[in-house]
Amino acid sequence: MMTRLTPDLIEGVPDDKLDLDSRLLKATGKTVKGIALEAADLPPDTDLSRFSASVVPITSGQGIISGFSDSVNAIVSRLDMRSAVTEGTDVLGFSQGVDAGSDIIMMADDRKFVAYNTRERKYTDNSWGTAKGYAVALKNAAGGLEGKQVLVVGAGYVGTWAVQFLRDMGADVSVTDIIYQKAVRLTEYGAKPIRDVAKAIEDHVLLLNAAPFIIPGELIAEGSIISSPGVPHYYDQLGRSKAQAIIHDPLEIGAAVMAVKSASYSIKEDE
Ligand code: 2YC
Repeated sequence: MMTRLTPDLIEGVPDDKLDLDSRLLKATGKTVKGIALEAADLPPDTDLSRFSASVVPITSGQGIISGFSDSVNAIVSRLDMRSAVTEGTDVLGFSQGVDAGSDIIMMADDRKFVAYNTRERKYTDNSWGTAKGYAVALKNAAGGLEGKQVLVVGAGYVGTWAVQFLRDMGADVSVTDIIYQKAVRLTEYGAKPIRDVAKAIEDHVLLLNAAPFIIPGELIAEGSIISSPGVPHYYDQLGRSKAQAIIHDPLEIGAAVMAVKSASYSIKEDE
């Protein structure tokens, strides 16, 4: 079951009230755009201003989340792409995005959030983007992951991708989940499953927390770096005092990575 955002969690995103870039720069040395370009395997000086995006509000299922389309639109604009929310929703909105000649169309129902590249007929999705972005953030915060022990908490959509990306970065990855069988399944990606969730957390200083799990401060090892896309997001005073860095945002890193990766499909090798 995908974690569903609520308006209060994203109300600060359109105007960047969280000032995410300065927090990310402190923890990782990179801005959201820098993380997204690295996650999309693009050069750090890539100019994205030639790309245009449409954000289509989708009313299916549990319906519109107030502020979601405006947040995605603001996130894409901060990447220096041209972006707008379509006037229509659903199929009408999608057709308006195509008619506007948008390179990328972004939309989310209750099950999937995609960035569709209209030229290359390929899409990226938010689970992939969130996992890649938070793995890149952890790598930058830790000064590289080659040969280092990393724990992924949560073997869901994001955790499963995160295991693969962290392994690609050379990390020695363990995975834990309250449903042990879900962790065991990730051995096929080279992760070591750990049944005791609490002990796994205590034994690691590099964590990617992709679970809707509030980690009690008692379990957090001194000097931990926690890359934490999971929602709900909360760390108590003890946890915050023991951690060296806790990286989190409710939507931005994942949405930025999926948008930049989608655009990258239109950037040919020779460019
Ligand atoms: O406003 C709209 O267009 C809604 N249909 C958006 C629904 C998004 C549901 N998904 C989530 O809340 C989270 C997001 C971070 C993306 C994945 N799950």
